[in-house]
Amino acid sequence: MFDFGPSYRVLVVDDQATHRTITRKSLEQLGHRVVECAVPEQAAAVFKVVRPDLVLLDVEMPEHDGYWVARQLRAIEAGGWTPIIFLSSHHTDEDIWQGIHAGGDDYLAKPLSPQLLTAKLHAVHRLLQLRLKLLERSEQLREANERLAHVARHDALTGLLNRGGLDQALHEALQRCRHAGAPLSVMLIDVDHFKAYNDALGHVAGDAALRRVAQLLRDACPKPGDLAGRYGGEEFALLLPGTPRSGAMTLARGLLRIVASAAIPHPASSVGPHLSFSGGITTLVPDEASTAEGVLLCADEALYAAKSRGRNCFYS
Ligand code: GH3
Ligand code: MG
Ligand code: MG
Ligand code: MG
Ligand code: MG
Repeated sequence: MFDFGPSYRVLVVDDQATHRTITRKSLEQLGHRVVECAVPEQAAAVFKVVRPDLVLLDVEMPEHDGYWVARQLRAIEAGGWTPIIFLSSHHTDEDIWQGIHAGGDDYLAKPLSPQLLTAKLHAVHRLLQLRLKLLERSEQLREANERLAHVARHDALTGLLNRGGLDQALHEALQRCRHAGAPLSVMLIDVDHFKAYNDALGHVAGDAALRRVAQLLRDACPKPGDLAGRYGGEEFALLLPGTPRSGAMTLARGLLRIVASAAIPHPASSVGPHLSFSGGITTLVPDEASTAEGVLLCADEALYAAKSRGRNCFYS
C-alpha cells in the first residue's frame, strides 16, 4: 500500500445512500475523512464550508447531474484547484469526455475497486504536493519582488526614500494635489559644512551623522502622507502634500530647533560648535504646467539663498 502522509478531507456527492456508504468505508479504511452530500444542489454550499482536498462525484442524480455540479465547483474556485473524480456506472468514452470537459480530473467506474481508488489517490497526492510547492514558490517570488521593489526605492544608509523613490513620490504628490486643488510644499535640506565634518571626524562618523539627521527628519514629518527622502550625498528632501507655505515655515523653525538640541558636535563648522543644516522651501498649488524638475529647481534656488544668508536657516 502507498503512504499518503496526511489524511485528506474528501467530499462525496452521490444521491444514493448505499453508494455513499461504500465509498465512505473505502476512504475511511485508507485513513481519510469523509463528508457526504446527497443533494447536487447543495454540493457547492457544502464545498465552500468543508473546503475538501478532493471531491468524488456521482454522475447520474435527479434534477442536476454530476457534470452540472463539477461546473458549479469550478466556478467557485477562481484560480484554485481541488481534484474532482467522477464515479459512475456509466463510463463510455463519451461519458468520460463529458466528465473531463465539465472540469473533472478523472473518471472511475462503479462499483469502486479499493485498489484503483488507492492508485488514483496516490496520483492525486502527488499533484497536491506539486501544487503546494508551486504555491510556496510563487509566494517566495512575490516576497522577493516586494523586497527588491523596496530596495530599489530606498537609500541603504538611512532607510529613507532614495532619489528614484523621491522622484516618483513627487510626481504622485503633484498629481494628487493638482486634482485636489491643494498646496504642496517641498523642502530641500543640506547639511552645513559637511565636507569639513568628514575631514575632521572621518567618513564613518560622517555616515553616522547622516543617519542621525535622517532620523530627525523622519520623526519631524508630522502628517501621514508627508515623506522624507535622501536626495543625494548630504542633501535631504521633505515632501509635504496639503501643507501651505505657513505650515512649511513652522515645520522649518521646528527642524532648526530639533537639530540644535540634538547637539551633534561639529568641530569644523563656521556656524557654531554643533552640526546644522540649511533648507530651501517652495510651495505651489500645482497646475498642468507644474513639473517635478521645476519644483526641485525652485527649492534648490531657495536652498542656495539660505546658504548665502549664513546657513543654519531656511529660505522660502
Ligand atoms: P555646504 O555647507 O555649502 O553645504 O558645504 P558642504 O561641505 O556640506 O558641501 P559640499 O558639497 O562641499 O560637501 C558635501 C560633502 O558631503 C562631501 C562628501 O564627502 C560628503 N558626503 C556625501 N555623501 C556622503 C556619505 O554618504 N557619507 C559621508 N560620510 N559623507 C558624504
Ligand atoms: Mg446517482
Ligand atoms: Mg449513478
Ligand atoms: Mg550639498
Ligand atoms: Mg552641505
